[in-house]
Amino acid sequence: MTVDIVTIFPAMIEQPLAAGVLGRAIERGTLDVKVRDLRAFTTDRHRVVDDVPYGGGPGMVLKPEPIFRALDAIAAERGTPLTVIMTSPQGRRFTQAEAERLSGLAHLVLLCGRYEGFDERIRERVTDELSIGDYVLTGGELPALVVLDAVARLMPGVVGDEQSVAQDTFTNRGLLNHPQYTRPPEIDALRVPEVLMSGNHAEIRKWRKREALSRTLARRPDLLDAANLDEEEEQLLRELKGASDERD
Ligand code: 9D3
Repeated sequence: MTVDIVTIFPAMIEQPLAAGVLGRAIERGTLDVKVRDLRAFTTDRHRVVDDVPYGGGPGMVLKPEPIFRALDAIAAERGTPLTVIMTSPQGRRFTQAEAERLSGLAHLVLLCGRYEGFDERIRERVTDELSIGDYVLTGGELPALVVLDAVARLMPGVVGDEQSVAQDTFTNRGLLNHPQYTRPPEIDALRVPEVLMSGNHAEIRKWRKREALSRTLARRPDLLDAANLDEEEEQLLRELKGASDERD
């Protein structure tokens, strides 16, 4: 997959991408990310990327010309049609389903918003507008990284262990994951649950199912509506709901 990220803060993108799983994927060439400095697409001496809003009001708006020029340059290099995603608080909520859809594309462009946003006319060139959630950030760089991270790890060969990709919360039949423990068996009088050290794999499997269900019931009951549960899980869930009703 090839990804072009357009930003006025290239370092905000480059530094985090150098580390970890995505860093290695980029080194290996599995993932090709090009960070484009929006100022490189200005034509004035002061490399101005923003301007005051027509009609007045606070803050600044990203000027359309540098963005049009950046997209023209990317299209010339990559070929059209481009999938252009703009990050914005007004966007549709980015979800795992959206990440899965985008991971099937060969090429993506991410436009990072800043200030009060983009000149509305850039929508002409935009295919998707995404927000990562209902909280206010200072710009679209972190959201662009969030989108890229979620999308890239779904591509074959990016995450070493394909099993861990298959077993996430949102793909693992829509439940939260069970708790994990590692050595030592005891710290500060806190012990690892006996069953996990028993070697009884049937019991371990059932314990994990129950834990995953009780966590999901307690923290994210909304996920249970869409979850894809087997017979045993349906039964465990009834028991867990019964237990919580008795406490009411
Ligand atoms: C103080 C500015 N606000 C006035 C009503 C609007 C506003 C504009 C730009 C608020 C935040 C931003 C910067 N945020 C993003 O560019 C952004 C974002 C976010 O803030 N939250 C969640 N997802 C995203 S995607 C891009």
